[in-house]
Amino acid sequence: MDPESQRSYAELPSGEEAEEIHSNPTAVAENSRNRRIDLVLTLVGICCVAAGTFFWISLPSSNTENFLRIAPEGGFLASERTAFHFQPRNNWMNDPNGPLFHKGYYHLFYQYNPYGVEWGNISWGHAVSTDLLHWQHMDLAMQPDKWYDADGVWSGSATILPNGQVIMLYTGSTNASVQVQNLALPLNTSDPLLREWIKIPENPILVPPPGIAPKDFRDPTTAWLEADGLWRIAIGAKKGRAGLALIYKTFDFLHWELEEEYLHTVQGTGMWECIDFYPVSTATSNGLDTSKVQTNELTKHILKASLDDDKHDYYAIGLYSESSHTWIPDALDNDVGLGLRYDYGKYYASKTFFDSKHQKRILWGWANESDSLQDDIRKGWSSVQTLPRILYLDNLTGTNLIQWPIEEVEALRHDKVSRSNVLLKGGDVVEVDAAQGAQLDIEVGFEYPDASKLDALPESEIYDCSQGGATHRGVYGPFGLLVLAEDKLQEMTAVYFYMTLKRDGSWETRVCSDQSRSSLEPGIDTTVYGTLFHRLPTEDSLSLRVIVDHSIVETFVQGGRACITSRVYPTLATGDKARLFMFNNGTQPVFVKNLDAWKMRSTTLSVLPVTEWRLAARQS
Ligand code: DQQ
Repeated sequence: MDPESQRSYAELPSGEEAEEIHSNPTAVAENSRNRRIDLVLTLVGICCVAAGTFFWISLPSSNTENFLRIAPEGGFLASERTAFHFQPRNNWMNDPNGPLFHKGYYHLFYQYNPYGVEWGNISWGHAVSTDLLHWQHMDLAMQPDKWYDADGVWSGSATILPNGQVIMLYTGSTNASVQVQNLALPLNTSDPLLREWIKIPENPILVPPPGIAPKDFRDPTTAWLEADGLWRIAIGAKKGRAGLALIYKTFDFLHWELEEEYLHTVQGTGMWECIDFYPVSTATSNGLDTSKVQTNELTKHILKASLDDDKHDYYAIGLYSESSHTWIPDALDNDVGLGLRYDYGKYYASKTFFDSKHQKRILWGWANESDSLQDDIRKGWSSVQTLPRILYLDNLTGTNLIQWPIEEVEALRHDKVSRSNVLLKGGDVVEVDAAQGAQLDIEVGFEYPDASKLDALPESEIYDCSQGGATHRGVYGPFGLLVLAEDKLQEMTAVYFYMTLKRDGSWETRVCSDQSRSSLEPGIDTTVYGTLFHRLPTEDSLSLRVIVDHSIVETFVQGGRACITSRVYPTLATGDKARLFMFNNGTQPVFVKNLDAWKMRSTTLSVLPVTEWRLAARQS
């Protein structure tokens, strides 16, 4: 390799300089002479940015607040738009991309079709926030305007170098539909809002290696730093029916070398999309920064793949070896694609990032619609992002992750309603008065039933939630909550527990989310989602947290050991007509130890076009 070309990103030009190099190579020679002028310009730039930022923060709320929350059409479709989940102003959205925290602002980029409610014309939408809940939409960060991404600016991830340089790696689908990897930089890294992005002249930086088909090479991870001083990324691929993660190393993000071994591969799992690979601490719930060397005896590594075949996000816990650059799962039967999922409902193409403000790892995931295309056209939008979730290893079990909504969500709560010590006999349905509304956060704890009190044990049973959903009558279960329920229960979404006796005489508990009676509208998805989850013998409660936001119901079980996201479309149980009930449809009584329900405030989604930002900065 030519030593002259060995520049690391620590010394590489800023975005502005890079663009200058692209358009005028002689500018490079002038570079050092212009340093002092640059400094002055930078200071002016910082002042402008600061002025722009101040302008935004001080904008009168009536200008912006929540107008993007109002759906363009009346009727029940209007009530489907969420109030505190992330959505673009309109049109199609899919994967979250390149989430990051930079100079006081969280950034979320996302796969976006600026021209319609279906997947296509894929560009990168961009929004900024100071709390991950209230968002300011920015101009598109990237559009398919180069030969190497003409067919779409597909998914990618951000890396923040120790010197603060932000690097965005993404997949371009070329004008010949070949999947290649590209690099983009902020035009001005000192801009906290990272308003403009440039694609570097060296693109594409990676093309499919021998043996990998041109359409099976996508979605670079965030780069992680290893003890040898090199950065590594993983990229999803497949060979035959084996899903796999390729691993590349680099010292400067321009020159890359493919490692001999795959990071990991699993037969029969098909194409791995949107791989995520990150360390978790076995000692604390704090997140770990991949821009620092992290592999030691107190870390495990999570490998996540989004399986193109079944559109679910699977993860596994394992050990990463910095000497072989391979990862081995702790449990072979829980390998990637075979066992654990982040979420057992509608949830795909997720991505984590390290939040340096709170020292936490945060997970974003995409929840697609499950209504019809016609409905999406009438609504004018399609898809939401689930609430950002803190993610860490469950140090009580050691065998699963914990996911929990970021703490800021609790600041949206108001008008708390509480119940405690409620006995629910078989067949009881009890309304939680004063907890009406389509925006709720509910926490409920049921006493874990004592099966030794049964007169006779039931037959062992196979139940995976789909047999009859919440109407199937068992011994202990279904019992739980009815959310977005209409007065006469013509519409309701049941989130509940169901216990089954296994052949070996032990009980196991499932959590289910039943969409089959969520809406009277015909033709929408009526799946009953569900999964088994861990309850430790020392835990005498079964707990649920259910967050309701018009057309999305996010459920967190047993403190976040399992999650289910449902998309639901009530026609009657909308707004204040939506009610909350506790229910027990099992034959045995169950006991509600405590229930707290809060109404939830809406968050702000607003748009201020870049041109206005510039104007504001100039005027001040
Ligand atoms: N979505 C992107 C791809 C990715 C897929 C294209 C996953 O990069 O593999 O929109 O949903």
